[in-house]
Amino acid sequence: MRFETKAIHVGEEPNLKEGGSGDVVVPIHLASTFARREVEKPTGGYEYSRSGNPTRHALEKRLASLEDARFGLAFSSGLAAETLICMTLLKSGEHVIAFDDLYGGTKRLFNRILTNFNIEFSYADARDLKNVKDAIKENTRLIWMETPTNPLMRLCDLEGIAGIGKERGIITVVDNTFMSPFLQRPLDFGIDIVVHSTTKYLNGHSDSVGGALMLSNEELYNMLKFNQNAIGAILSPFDSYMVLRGIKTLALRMERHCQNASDIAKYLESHSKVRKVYYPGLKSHPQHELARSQMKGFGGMLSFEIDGGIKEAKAFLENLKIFSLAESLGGVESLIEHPALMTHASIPKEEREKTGITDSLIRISVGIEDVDDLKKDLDNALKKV
Ligand code: P1T
Repeated sequence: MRFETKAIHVGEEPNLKEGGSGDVVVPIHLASTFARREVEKPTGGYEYSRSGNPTRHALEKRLASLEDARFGLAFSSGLAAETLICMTLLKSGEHVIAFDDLYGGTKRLFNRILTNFNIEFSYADARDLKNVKDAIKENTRLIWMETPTNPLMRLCDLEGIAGIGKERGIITVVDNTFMSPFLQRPLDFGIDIVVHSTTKYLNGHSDSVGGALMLSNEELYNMLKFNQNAIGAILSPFDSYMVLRGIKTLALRMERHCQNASDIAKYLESHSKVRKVYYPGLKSHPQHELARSQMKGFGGMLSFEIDGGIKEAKAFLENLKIFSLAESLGGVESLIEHPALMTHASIPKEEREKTGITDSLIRISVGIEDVDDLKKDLDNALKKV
């Protein structure tokens, strides 16, 4: 099956057996526990909803199929999924190499929580693979990438990162939240584990918080699955249903996100009050060719630098009417935010500015509204600067 077909059918095959109801949509199984006939064997395959739930299971199957993975696991948030990878695969004294530009909450998890367990982190500018290779130490166990990164839209070469991991026996993880599996499938390039915040494009309607892991290595999967139950940060049946429902339109939504974002990136690039636009679909993006080679489209996220500082950024952001001034991304509605004061405020100012998250930086999650309405809204607000 092709992507669009899998997005609608995998995990939600109607039960047409004797006694089956034939629902075309998976029911929301709210039971916390499942009765059995025999003491030692769960009758329907389920025992307790934390360890397995039919609605969550349907979603996990679909998520795996979309990322060309054998296995999927769903969690209560993107950060819960990230925590599970780290708590499962890392031991005290081990070392992680991460892209120096990452979602602020991921850096907070790494620097403020996991370092308490004596896990060591190095941040490398992974646009150049040499920086990743140079950061490898004897105790390096994990390479953690976003591509494109949040919020600076930097890329790393997926095949190159997977190659380094395989050569040196290091597990590679890619956070594919910004792209969704419709636009990029890191496992196809040899990456070991994909992580998602399903809160974003997968659910797509800004009404559910969740996370997911997809992978094909059975040994790693068994460890992660055991710990999903042991730690317990699972996605609820209702949220699993919401994400299953959202995914059905993922392909259509992503096509429009890409189209609108590309239009807006070009519009901003030609505006006199904009200094610089970061969007991998622009020819001016230094990694445009890499983007073309590993992404099917350039996505709905972009950032830009307004000509000014905090004062000008605020004047612009507070005068928009259609764009909501809000954290998060990947919903049908357009959102806009100021990384230094919002999503990346937990990163110390000095470190933030070193990577390029300045006070003039603004991030947009371009929605699927009429693009001329969006451009008019931006135009009016830029006039207030
Ligand atoms: O919010 P949560 O579902 O826990 O997902 C965390 C997360 C993980 N990875 C990436 C790339 C993310 O962007 C996020 C969450 N990001 C935002 C809320 C934001 O506005 O950037």
